[in-house]
Amino acid sequence: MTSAPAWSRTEFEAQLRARGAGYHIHHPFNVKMNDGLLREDQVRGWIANRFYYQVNIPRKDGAIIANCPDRETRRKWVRRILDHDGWDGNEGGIEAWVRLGAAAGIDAGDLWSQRHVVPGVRFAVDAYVNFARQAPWQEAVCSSLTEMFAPQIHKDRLANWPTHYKWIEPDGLQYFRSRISLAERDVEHGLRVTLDHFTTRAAQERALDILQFKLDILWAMLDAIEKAYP
Ligand code: AHQ
Repeated sequence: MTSAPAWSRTEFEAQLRARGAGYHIHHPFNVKMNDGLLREDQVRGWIANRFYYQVNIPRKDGAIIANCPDRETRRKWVRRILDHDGWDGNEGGIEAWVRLGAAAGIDAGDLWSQRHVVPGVRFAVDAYVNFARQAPWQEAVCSSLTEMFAPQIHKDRLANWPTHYKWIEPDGLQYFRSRISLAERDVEHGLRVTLDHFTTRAAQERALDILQFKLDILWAMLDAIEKAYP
């Protein structure tokens, strides 16, 4: 147990952001994706496997809401569920991902069947949902902060896919476009909760471990996908 003094909010945030070095934007599979080096089956395999992550995000966020006694936090957090499940007049992110699949030639029924989801992806995603169910809600909020690094990964796809993957209908990329501002909104709230909650040095180190756990989830997903589509 450390006896070191707590980091200031600014330093604590800098420590969290420094973990971006391990974000899956740097995974060899993602680097190949950005460089246009993936075959069609590899891109389709990634879309089909990431669909399992996408459909589980609302369940993860529902677990956080179920564990959270604070109405103000729930009022904000519920937006995340709607962002993915949609509401009257807005198809939501899951439907947008189905359209990404269609743009890449994947039938919606095939995507929903989840028959392409490989064990490593399923285990990583299930570990994330189960963490959110069992951990204190502030810890689950902290684990969502990998989205600090997400805007860039979405911008990379929007910049590179139309050039490198001309076989994918461009309107299928809408999901990535939609996430840039949503990720920024989510991180503003999640970071404030995290900086407010983890106030001793030991708690701040715990927060870094939680963020690393989620970074490892994203990294392990790409490891499994890379292995499944050599
Ligand atoms: O599309 C993504 C998304 O909706 C979320 C929610 C958030 C969370 O609650 O953990 N994380 C996340 C992420 C999304 N897309 C990933 C990608 O690479 O497209 C990145 C991922 C994240 O950084 O955690």
